[in-house]
Amino acid sequence: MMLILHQDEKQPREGNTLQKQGDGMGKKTDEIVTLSQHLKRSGVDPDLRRLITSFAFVALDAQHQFPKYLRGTMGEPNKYGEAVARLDEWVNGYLCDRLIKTGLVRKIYSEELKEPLLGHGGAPFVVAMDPLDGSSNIVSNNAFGTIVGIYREDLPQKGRKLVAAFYKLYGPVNTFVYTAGSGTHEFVKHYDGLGNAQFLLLGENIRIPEPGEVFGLGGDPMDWSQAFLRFAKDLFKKERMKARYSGTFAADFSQVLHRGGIFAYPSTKKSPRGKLRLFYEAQPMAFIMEQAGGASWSGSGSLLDAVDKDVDARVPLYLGSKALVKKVKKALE
Ligand code: AFP
Repeated sequence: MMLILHQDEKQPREGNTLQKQGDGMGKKTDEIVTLSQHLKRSGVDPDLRRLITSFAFVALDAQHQFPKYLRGTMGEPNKYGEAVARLDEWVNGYLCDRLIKTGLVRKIYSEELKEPLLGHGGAPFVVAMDPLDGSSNIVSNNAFGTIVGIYREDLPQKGRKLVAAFYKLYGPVNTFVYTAGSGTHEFVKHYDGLGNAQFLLLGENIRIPEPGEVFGLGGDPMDWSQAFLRFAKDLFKKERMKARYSGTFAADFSQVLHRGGIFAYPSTKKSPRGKLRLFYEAQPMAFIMEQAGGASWSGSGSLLDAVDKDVDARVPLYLGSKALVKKVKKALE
């Protein structure tokens, strides 16, 4: 097996006015640690451990099939009225099927399911997921991901009730970032000499860098509020930060987590609730971000305190380095 390589510590850009801390990489180690070893030594309970590792490997197996489903859309739009790529549909079906087979899941809520899927009555977990985040990037072969939140209680629930959350990023390398409530940790897919895949620890206890270096802002700028527009201009002018926006939340989030900064899909005039979904995208990523020392905001408080009776609800979303989330709050409140 190969040793894990770590990037040298990053230097924050000059000219940024915010306070400096965190390198976005996590603790360096030459030790080879697999995902299941890490979950065990972190004291994660056996059922949850099994569910997280099964999910990681199911997503990995699914990826081998991606080339078959790269083109085309389904006839029917999803519950949000959006076109469903063939890959969206296939990944959703594949993940649901494999998850139910673990026997650990009571119910699955998914961005691509019209109704939640019932699993095993007495099973311990309820799952909420965006099976394929960033479908518009399928045709152009840019990164896309899978975002998952795991609860013990049924939805709707506050994100504070999450027992674990993770995202998988299908990029130039495949990474898996999780939290089970004690820090945010990153793994990367490797093959051993026999061709067996493993997720190996890349960074433990990732701390989001302050000050931030990059930002990604979604929605139509012509539809942003004046206050948000001013905030966005400040990121260029005062904070001297770089714009990074790919159209895949998981990929843009990953940039912000590793390099510091802010991601927002704000409330706009036409869409006061923004675009991203509270349970499938916002809560899991807010949990990961806050566990990495960052902050989140829904327009009224932490995204982990936002709740809605509608499990398909959207929510305005702002998350990233603490100082920048504070700044956006100040700008919009
Ligand atoms: P899907 O999960 O339906 O692929 O949507 C992607 C997404 O929710 C999120 O990943 C992006 O940040 C956002 O939409 C991009 O939206 P715009 O196309 O409006 O920029």
